[in-house]
Amino acid sequence: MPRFITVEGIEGAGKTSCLDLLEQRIRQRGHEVLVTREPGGTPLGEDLRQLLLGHRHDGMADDTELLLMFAARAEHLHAKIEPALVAGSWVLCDRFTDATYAYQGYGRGIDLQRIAALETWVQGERRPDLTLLLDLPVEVGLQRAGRRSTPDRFERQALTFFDRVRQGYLSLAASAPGRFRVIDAGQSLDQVSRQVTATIDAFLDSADPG
Ligand code: Z5A
Repeated sequence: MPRFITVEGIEGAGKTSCLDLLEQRIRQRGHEVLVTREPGGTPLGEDLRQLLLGHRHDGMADDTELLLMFAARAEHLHAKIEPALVAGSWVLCDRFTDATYAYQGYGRGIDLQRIAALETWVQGERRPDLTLLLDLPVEVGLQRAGRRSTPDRFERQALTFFDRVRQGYLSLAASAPGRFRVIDAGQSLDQVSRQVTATIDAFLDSADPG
């Protein structure tokens, strides 16, 4: 049965290398894999991503931001994720609804119950089967991310915002230990890769026993 896997973490956590490695390991077991991301993943979703990350709408209301995230997600599920799963492909997604709980919920302070209501509305029963949370100190993540281009609308937030996001992610992981695997992403790339490989190999073994 195809599986839906998500990767989460604060800025600069190393999601890109993690996703490459996951894709490789899953393909090696003979599965098709769709790799996608949020916000985005569809033409409409990518347009919404530009609105959400760019600076044209600095100061948009928190509720607007939340609803745009779920609008992009509704389209993503409808046009890409569900069809891929139905066709038998595994789906690997760079961020999903846990990011909404972490950023819009814990970060911006939107009531988690309101996010849960939208989650049920947009996703029905669909939830990831496995979520890798790349956890690391905020300062380290921002330093890594900062080596790149101009900061987007989220990257301009204060350190305390990212602290709340990180703690939010850890609370989500603690509340769903069956689905989450927390990876210590503050280590060297080699050490992180070893943890990710062990995690996905164990998951693949349980998904395709024998
Ligand atoms: N967002 C939201 O608010 N609500 C939602 O519901 C969703 C998203 C879905 C865009 O996400 C923004 O949308 C995001 C949350 C918000 N906020 N921001 N900003 P995104 O995932 O597209 O953007 P991102 O988090 O900024 O991605 P990122 O900074 O590219 O993070 P990353 O992919 O984890 O980092 P990376 O590119 O893999 O690595 C960063 C650098 O560190 C790179 O130079 C690597 O070579 C280096 N690196 C990676 N691992 C290591 C180790 N282990 N050691 C040393 N250096 C390393």
